[in-house]
Amino acid sequence: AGKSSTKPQGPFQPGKSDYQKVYNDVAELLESNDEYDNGSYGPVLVRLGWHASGTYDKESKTGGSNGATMRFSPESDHGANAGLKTARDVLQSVKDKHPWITYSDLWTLAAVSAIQEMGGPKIPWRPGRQDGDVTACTPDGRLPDASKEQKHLRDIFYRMGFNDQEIVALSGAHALGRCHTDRSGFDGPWTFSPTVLTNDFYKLLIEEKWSWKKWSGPKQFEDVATKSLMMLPTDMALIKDKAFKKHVEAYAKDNELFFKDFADVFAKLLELGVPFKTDEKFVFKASTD
Ligand code: ZEM
Repeated sequence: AGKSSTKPQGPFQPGKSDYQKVYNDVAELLESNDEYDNGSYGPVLVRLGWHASGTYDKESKTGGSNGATMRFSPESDHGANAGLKTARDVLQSVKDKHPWITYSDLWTLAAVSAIQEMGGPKIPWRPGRQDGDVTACTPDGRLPDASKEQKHLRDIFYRMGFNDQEIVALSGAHALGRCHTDRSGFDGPWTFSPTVLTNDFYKLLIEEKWSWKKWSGPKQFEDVATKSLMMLPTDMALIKDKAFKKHVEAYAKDNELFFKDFADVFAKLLELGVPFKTDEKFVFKASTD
């Protein structure tokens, strides 16, 4: 009797409630540091999830969030990933508390938590990513270059398997966060509420007047009215190109449509190239539910 009769246990099999605990712990640390940017790690965690996933190449089936290879050099040193060490370091405390979760599941789940906690739509998510080693690092140049325009956007995002509408829907994430001169070289936020996900990116793109910023940094746009907001050349390409622009207009008019399409395409992004063993997706409770 007693303890000696305990059955041998297999490896810990986490279920939805375990992942919800991880979600909650990420939610709790988002605003834990007043000194950081606009008081939220949310935007940089969204960017981590995106850069971990956006390396996917549908032809060779390499890259994507499976593997979490951004832990290793050379991928951690790729120019596009400058500043993302902050995001990886912040999540280490969550990994220490829940050591059973893989980094690759953690980074994508953290992006889901950040989106939902910043007022965004529910992003269905499923576990199953395995961490890889340094040999799975992707070559530099798979993520978009902000100094380019529509042809480049299509080259990069079609390679991942996205279409024009999905490119525009994903780009709405630039409602969040800001550019940092010590990371990308660009400077400033896209919207007046960079810690809340809304369709403001599209509204501002269409409604404001934009001109080249006069400065010694990389070429970017500023809003003529306040000179406090920015657009990248790739952002501006979304209204230069007719096929992109019709989706910008649709999302500017209809936040609900944006949220629906963003949820679909962000969930798809986080799953690129992952060999899942289960179809069951989790929808996590937000702290405001
Ligand atoms: Zn971004 N992004 N991105 N992006 N991004 C930056 C910041 C953020 C591009 C890009 O070059 C840049 C998507 C698509 C594209 C976020 C999410 C998503 C920055 C500023 C640049 C330069 C980095 C810095 O200096 O800190 C380009 C060219 C894109 C092609 C369309 C997609 C897709 C995203 C998610 C779905 C987010 C949240 C940020 C803000 C990060 C922060 O730290 O505030």
